[in-house]
Amino acid sequence: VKSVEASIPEPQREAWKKHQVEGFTDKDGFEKEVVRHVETTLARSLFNCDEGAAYSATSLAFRDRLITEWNRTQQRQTTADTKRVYYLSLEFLMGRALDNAMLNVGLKDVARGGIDDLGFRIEDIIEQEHDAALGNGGLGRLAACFLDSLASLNYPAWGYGLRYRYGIFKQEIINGYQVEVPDYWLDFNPWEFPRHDVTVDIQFYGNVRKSQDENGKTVAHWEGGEIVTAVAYDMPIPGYATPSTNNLRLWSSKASSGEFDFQKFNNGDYESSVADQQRAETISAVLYPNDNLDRGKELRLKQQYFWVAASLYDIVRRFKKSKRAWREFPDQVAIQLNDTHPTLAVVELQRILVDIEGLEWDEAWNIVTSTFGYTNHTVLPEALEKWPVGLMQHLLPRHLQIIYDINLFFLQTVEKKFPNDREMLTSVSIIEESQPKMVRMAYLAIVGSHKVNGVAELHSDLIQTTIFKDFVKIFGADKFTNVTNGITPRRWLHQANPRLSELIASKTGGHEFLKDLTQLNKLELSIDDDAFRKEWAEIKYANKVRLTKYIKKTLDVTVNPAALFDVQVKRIHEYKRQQLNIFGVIHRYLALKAMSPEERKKQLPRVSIFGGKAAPGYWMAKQIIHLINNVGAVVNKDPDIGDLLKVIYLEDYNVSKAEMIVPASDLSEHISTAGTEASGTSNMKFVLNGGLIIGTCDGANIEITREIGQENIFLFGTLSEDVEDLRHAHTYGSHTVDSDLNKVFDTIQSGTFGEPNDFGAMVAAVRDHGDFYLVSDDFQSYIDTQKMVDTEYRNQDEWVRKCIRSVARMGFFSSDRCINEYAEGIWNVEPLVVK
Ligand code: Z57
Repeated sequence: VKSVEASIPEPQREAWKKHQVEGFTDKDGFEKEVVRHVETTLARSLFNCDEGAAYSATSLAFRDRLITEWNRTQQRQTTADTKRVYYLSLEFLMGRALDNAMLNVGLKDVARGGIDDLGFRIEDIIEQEHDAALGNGGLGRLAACFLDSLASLNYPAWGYGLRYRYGIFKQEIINGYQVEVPDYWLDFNPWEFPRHDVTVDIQFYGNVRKSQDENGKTVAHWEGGEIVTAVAYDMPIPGYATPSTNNLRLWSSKASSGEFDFQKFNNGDYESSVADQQRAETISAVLYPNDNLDRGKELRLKQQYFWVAASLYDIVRRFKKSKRAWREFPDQVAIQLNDTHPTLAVVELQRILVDIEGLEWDEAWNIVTSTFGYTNHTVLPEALEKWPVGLMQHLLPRHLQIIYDINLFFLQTVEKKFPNDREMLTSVSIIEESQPKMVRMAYLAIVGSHKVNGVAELHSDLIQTTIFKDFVKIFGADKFTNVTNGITPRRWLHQANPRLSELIASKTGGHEFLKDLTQLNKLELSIDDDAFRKEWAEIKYANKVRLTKYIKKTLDVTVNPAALFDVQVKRIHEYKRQQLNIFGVIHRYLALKAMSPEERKKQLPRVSIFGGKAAPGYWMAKQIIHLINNVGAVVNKDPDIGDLLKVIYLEDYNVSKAEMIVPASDLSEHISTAGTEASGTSNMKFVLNGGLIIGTCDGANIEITREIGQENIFLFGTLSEDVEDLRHAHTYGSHTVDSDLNKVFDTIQSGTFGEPNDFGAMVAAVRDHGDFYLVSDDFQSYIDTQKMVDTEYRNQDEWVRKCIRSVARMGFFSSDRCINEYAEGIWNVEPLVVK
């Protein structure tokens, strides 16, 4: 235990302790804080307090409470002097903070009463908050779930990211097309604390000069170029039912005071001095809206280095305060690379240790590789990051030299292990000898880390046998491992589905399951309890009614809440196969149209609900959105069809909308081509909320099946081991498209759903261009499986039993389990228990 330097000397500390802020604990105290914030912080009054002001004041009241615990947590971690985890992620898809803070602190009921007394409804106040949408999809939301678990489990951990001025764009659907609108979210954000005193100057461009020191050792000096300043913004991350409150530090860019050219300014060249400032601010201006795609833009590389360099400076500064020897760095610091986006951190730490701190290369490299862990989230080749050597040379000249040295020493060890194997050397080289030459970031991340993990069993097997197989030969199998993803049950059950959470609490002995999700298994004991099953079904129905009202309000479409709600919400991507879903919907429509009215009456009503954003430059994904909307426009107003089929496209799918949609699903679709979805995490959210899944044998679907039992999931389609042969056959054999699918295509091309040319490419991708995603191969088994769904849904009693059994067996998929696996197997950190 080490003593902490305090800025206030001992004799004066009494005054501080006497006035320590403790925060409200009851309704009266809460109301007092809200009124104080409305009247002083916001300078408003009871005469002009709208819901927005009430939201702000409520948030500020809860924020005050968090700060006290947040400061104590940091103090405790510093005093205990234990190892910390740093989670580096270019995305944190946090969603809203207020509801989460109220529940984690355990004062939501207090707040509900207080807000009521002051003339508002808590639900309306919660709805005022703008989502913090600093992410694209699964990868960013995983990072947010991890922060919740790290705090809830009392791990000393920080998140590091970028404070984008614009998060993921807002999606509007206009005439069936996606339109992107900027998401400016920072107008007033009560959850962030600007730390104008915590800044780091970041260097770009320039050149490298080498000199000899007094011992004749060569020293590199990175000189010139330009400087941009990073300013820290902190967000408190409260744990559930624990005082532990961790920190998420986001960096914002601004012109360094040296850079803002006062000379220019004084000479009247105001415009160019402002232009410099804007150029600096551009670095953290906008989140790149691509999910599972690398576009190789220079500004993106600047973002990566800016964020990584500021974070490492911060981490190293904190370590240096402990006055320990450098070799102890990995005992104090674990850094996790969320995908390859922060891989430059490997190079930057090596640079700090060698160029600035004067360590020998080998000693530095030992420290570096003991510090980092790398998580891979995809096998899709188009998502694997590569940067042109020329761009790297221009932007980060010293880093490129270090990368070449890392590669040289790495290839020397490979050469020793596999003498005369030239093919091996070119295949594993960090530098791809292409035209132009490229830096392969995943390879750099593997070489620079002590552990590499995938995010579900199949995915971890695939990376070890395909894209990284040579690295398994070189480093041995122990370096590679699996940590199956998880989700936080606090947000995705307790917050999103409060009634279900209460029902579960009543059957499992309180809210313990929110801290230990395996306790859900007690639910199976109540499965024959009729009243329990009845209430379970009622909760699902109420959640569907809520979504029904939302659909009416936003789209003016009336859907029947008793119909089967079939939901596919996620980023739009060919590999996720929303096109398979909509082709299936068209097939269902044609079948209904072909029936006699008597026959139709026997059919099960269904609502097909879609949602998700397409990357703005992803033309095919936008075509898919367009087709879904056009099908909806025809089907929803067809008098022959009525309630039997409705097709809904929910605009601007995001975290807060997911919290409403997920609890309202009967069936959700996780139908990616086998071997393409690394894990998926919404599959876990839907099952945890009492919905069943139709899915392929892909990602975490496989482990969900193992846990809940194959009788409780609708699996279909090609297995991943058969995908390659089928693709080969499509390209080199004769490719015949499924006849039912051909009828769907003929209908599209007859103009039933608008201008056929609009969808020509979607049809041709299957018919003429090799059907890379195996839509035709899987079509018949998809349709057959959907028929089974209809049959089974008619037996509501058995359906509800399946849902309950599934929820009872979902304990494994908590992000708490997942974080404990990282802590033990990769980070070697322990919780800091609060007395
Ligand atoms: C992203 O959201 C994911 C992987 C990526 O490489 C990028 Br870039 C973005 C997703 C996977 O597609 C999901 O399957 C996975 O569940 C999620 O990351 C979290 O691991």
